[in-house]
Amino acid sequence: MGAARRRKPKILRREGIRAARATFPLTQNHVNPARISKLKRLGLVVAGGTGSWAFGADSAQVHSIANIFKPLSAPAEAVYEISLLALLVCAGIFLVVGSLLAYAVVKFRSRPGDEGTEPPQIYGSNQLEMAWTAIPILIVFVLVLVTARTTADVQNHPLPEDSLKVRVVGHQWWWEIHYPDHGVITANELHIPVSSRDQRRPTALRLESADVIHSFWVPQLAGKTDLIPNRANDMWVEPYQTGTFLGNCAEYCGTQHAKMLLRVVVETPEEFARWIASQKAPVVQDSSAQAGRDLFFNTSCVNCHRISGTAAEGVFGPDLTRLMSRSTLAAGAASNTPENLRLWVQNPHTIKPGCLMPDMQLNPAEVEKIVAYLLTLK
Ligand code: HEC
Ligand SMILES: [Cu+2]
Repeated sequence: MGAARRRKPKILRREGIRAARATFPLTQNHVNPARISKLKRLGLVVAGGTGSWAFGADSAQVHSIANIFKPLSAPAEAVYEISLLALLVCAGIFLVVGSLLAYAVVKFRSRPGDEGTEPPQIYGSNQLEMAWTAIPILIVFVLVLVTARTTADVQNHPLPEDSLKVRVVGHQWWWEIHYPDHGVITANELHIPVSSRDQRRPTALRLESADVIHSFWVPQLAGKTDLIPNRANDMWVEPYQTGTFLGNCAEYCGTQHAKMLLRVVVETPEEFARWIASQKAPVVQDSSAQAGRDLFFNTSCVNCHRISGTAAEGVFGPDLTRLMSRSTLAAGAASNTPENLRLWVQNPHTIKPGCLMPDMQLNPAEVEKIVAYLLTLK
């Protein structure tokens, strides 16, 4: 890998883009469906709405089809294996039932001379009824045991003492992300280190909710885990490949549930350490954006947003300290370009109707100034 890494497409979600295109121009990264092979599109369908369109350019590889049949992390592999077993059992049942049905249809079809006669009337068969009661019970029992074992294996799996700890808090409709051991707070884009089969670097996730029930789901990394108010759920991931993994909230949580997307950026340990260091570095005040900064601090933005090292300490909205280090805005609703940022500040509801950031009713000059300030938050 390294510098020669191939440039790969950047992703936003299909639904997000459709809705977004209707309401505001995505000038940079237009979707070009022709570029996506039929097969990939089939993959999208198979993945049941977790698929994505590929477009734009990004330096890191994007695992564009969020596909449970292509696990790239330890817990996802376990889920994949039992899903194969369940599918195999179902395929077996389908074959047996289908063959018997076909046999009966052919063998007992109506023949010339049958008119007016009735087939022999048979009432009940103890053997048959015993068989079709006992066998399904046995199958379900086996599936329950295997599922319980896998669930327990994943949940009780011991993690190394020094594994990365991350706290994720679900909000309507975005993800708050804390790295308690590093003092870093961010949103919507989770950075974690890559593991290899012999060098484990799992990430322990503590999942909480600030409002309603959400569900953390990155299909290629692990199964779903709910984020429940007044409760902490634990899960872990251990990805074996670098790149950006797409996920989403998998529990209906209100109007903008469909635009509560999640990106997990899996990096080499060195890249990850660099990212943490850049997030921790003291914020440099850019004097060129002083007017916008003043406006930001005199408007109620500060009641809802935090900018580390300043008087902005709001926690109702995403932390904006390193806003420009993120590739998307508003939990993947739009790519983080100056144009989209302008549209967002002007009125967030053009991008994410019904979202919990109010239309701040700023005039165009004020929008310009504030956006100029936001663009300095690197
Ligand atoms: C009442 C609280 C509130 C106020 C006031 C508020 N915001 Fe927000 N803001 C939010 C919430 C909530 C979100 C997340 C919306 C979502 O993704 O659904 C958000 C998202 C954002 C984002 C996108 C952040 C990201 O990481 O994707 C930006 C930028 C932003 N706000 C800027 C501003 C600015 C500038 C102001 C002042 C003019 C402001 N906000 C005022 C609540 C607020
Ligand atoms: Cu949600």
